[in-house]
Amino acid sequence: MKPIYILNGPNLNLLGLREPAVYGPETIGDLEMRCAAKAKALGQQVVFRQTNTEGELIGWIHEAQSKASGIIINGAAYTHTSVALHDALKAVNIPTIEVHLSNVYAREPFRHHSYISPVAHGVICGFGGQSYELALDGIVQILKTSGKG
Ligand code: CA2
Repeated sequence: MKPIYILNGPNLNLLGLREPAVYGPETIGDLEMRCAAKAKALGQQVVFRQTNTEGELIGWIHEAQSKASGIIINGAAYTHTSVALHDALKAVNIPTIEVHLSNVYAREPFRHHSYISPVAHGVICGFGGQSYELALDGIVQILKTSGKG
């Protein structure tokens, strides 16, 4: 069975170290452990990665086409700026779920637009680390329904 790729964008390596009032106390390592535990409970494998580089994120999306069953992506700030992310996700034909820790719609207007949402199966935001667990539940459901889970 192919793993689900969980891809994280810029500055998420700072989680738990700065701005805990906005993003909570969990570190990126805690988030990775939470995803691994949830994946195990669902009988799935995950590959969890974070990068501060747009090109690396694009490369991982291309790689996911052949190596992953689906993608869960927190594009962080690139969500709101990157046509390249939009194009890369549009080009892969595996299910993609967009996640955010915070409720981006309750924040600054520039966070209300996403280049990822139009090419995602669904969007989950505002549940902190639990957003990722909900995304795993959702993507596994999509994979099972399509006979690929
Ligand atoms: O809520 C989310 O998950 C975001 O994707 C987080 C991004 C933000 O640009 C999006 O609008 C919403 C920011 C990630 C940066 O995380 C930090 C963590 C601690 C300290 C500073 C930044």
